[in-house]
Amino acid sequence: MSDWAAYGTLEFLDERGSLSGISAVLTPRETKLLNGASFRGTIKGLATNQLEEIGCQIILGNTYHLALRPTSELIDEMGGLHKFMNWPRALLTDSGGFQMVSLLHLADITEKGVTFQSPVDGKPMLLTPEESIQIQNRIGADIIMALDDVVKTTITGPRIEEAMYRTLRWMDRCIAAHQRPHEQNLFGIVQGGLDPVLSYAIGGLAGGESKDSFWRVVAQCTAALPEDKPRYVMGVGYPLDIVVCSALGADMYDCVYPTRTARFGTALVPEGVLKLKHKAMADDTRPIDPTCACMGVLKLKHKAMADDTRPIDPTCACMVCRNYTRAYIHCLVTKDAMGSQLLSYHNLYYMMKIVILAYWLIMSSRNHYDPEFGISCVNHQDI
Ligand code: PRF
Ligand code: ZN
Repeated sequence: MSDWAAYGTLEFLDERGSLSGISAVLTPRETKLLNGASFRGTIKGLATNQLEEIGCQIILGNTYHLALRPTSELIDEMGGLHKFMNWPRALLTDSGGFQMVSLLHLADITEKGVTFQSPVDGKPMLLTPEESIQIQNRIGADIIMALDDVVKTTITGPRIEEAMYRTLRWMDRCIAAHQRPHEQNLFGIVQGGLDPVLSYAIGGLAGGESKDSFWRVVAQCTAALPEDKPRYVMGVGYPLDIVVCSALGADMYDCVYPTRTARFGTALVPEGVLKLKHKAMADDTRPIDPTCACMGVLKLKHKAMADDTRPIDPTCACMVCRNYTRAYIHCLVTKDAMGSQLLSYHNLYYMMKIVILAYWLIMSSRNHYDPEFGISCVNHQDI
């Protein structure tokens, strides 16, 4: 279990000095907490100095997990989360509601807050907007999130409208409860499902809706939300989603994907390995990878890796690709935690490259946009 999100982001601060540009919080969100598993202040398998080495600028922790164990009081006593986990860079904590609703099927939402059964002792517990902020004030992250009323994007009807208005009312309660506004930035969350008339759902996305609806709502949100503030698409995403959402104006993401997929023995690479000469391909009508636009995966458990002396990705300069062969990682993945640790390292490094590349591509194409003609110039020499 991990309570943390590794965050790959760019150190690009805008002219106003606010966190801007493109960033990606990559969150191992799955948990065994229902079984009473414990807190581990870590991106699963990686030490904080490795995260720094990879270039991560910010990581995400969950209020829900931290409040249960080791408790926000203990973190406060230890001098706050930065000190406790020895992480000098930025930290963000999610407010807890989403984790409860997605992890605990028994969570019940009322105007007061979210009621759930404690995974520690089974007793009913209530998380109110005020408590979420109080806990996050104690944990001491640089960015804290308002408690939101989370509903699945796939549902329809009045519940979505209720969640949207309740999230706004809770936002006011969070602002009123915030005790450290000069040290911690409080982010509001937009809920409202996929209905373009009702609202925007930058918080509630990535819950099983189609890519088309998801991207449409992101575009709608980024058009409506202030451009000079970081716009964070929560729980997203795959490399493709990050590239597309960044082009649509989003700045921040969090996702379990790179580290979770690493634990399943999968490496993120610019191209996957699919043998198109294989006879099984003869009548296969699918695209090479239905989930990808030019980015692939490499399954290190596959027997073809057993004697492959190449690195995971010969074009990658990460510590893993510079030092280890696919054969060695294949040998580790099923037997030793080091296998998923090495893959997590490479995958986070890969995500960092994706966000950096996306940033530069988007910024340079913006620079070359000529509003008078409505075209993008190829390069400066052409102008
Ligand atoms: N709300 C909060 N955290 C989240 C989400 C949300 O809607 C999502 C959904 N994509 C992921 N993490 N508070
Ligand atoms: Zn690598």
